[in-house]
Amino acid sequence: MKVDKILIATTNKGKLKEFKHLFKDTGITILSLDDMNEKIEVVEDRETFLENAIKKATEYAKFYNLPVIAEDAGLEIEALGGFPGVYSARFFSFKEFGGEEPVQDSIDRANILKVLRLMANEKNRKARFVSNVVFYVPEETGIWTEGYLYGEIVDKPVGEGGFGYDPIFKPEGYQKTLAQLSPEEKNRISHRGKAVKKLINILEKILQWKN
Ligand code: ITT
Repeated sequence: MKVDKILIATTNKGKLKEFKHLFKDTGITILSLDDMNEKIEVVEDRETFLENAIKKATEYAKFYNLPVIAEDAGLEIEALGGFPGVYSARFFSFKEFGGEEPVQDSIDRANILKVLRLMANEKNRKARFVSNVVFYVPEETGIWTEGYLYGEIVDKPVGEGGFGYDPIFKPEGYQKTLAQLSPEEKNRISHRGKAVKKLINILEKILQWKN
C-alpha cells in the first residue's frame, strides 16, 4: 500500500485547515474536495459518529479511488442528554429537539444561539467534543480512531478563532474558550487533534513495516 497522498473529505473549511496543520510534518500530500473536478454529495444520515464517518470515508474513497480520511464530530452536552451530538452541524434546524433557530448571520451562530437558549437556566454546564476519524483505502484497509475534549459551556460567545461551537466551549483547566486559543494550542488538546495524532501514529508504523 502506497500512501503518499490522502484526500480529506470534508466540506468544512475550519476542519480542513486543522487537518492540514496536523499533517504538515508527515510528508503526505493532503488533497481537499476543492482539488476534485467532479463533485458528489454524501448525506450524513446515520445515528452514530462512527457510522457517519465510515459512510463518508468509503463513499468518497470509492468514487475518487484515493485514500480518504473522513471525520464525524460533534458536541455532546450532558444536561441536554448528549444533544446536539450527531446533529451538531444542523442543530439550528433540528425541530425535534429544542425547536428551530432562525439563521441571521451564519449557521455556526444560529447553532450557538440555540445551545445558549436551551442552557439558559442550567447549572450543569458539562460538555465534550467527540471526533471519530476514519481512514479508508478502497479494497485495502480501513482504520478508525477517536478523540475527546472535555469542558463546559460558557454563557456567552467569546473569541474569534476556530469554528462551530468554539466560542462557547471552555476546555477543562483553561480560563479561555477554544475560540481564544491559537490554532496550534487547539490542535494540541482538541478531540480532532487527538484522533488525528493516533491515526498518524498507526499510519507511520504501517508504512515503516511495508518499506
Ligand atoms: P463534513 O461532514 O463535510 O466534514 P460538517 O461541518 O458537516 O463537515 P460534521 O458532520 O462532523 O462536519 O459536524 C460537525 C459539527 O460539529 C460542525 O459543523 C460544528 O458545528 C461542530 N464541531 C465539530 N468539531 C468542532 C470543533 O473543533 N469546534 C467547534 N465545533 C465543532
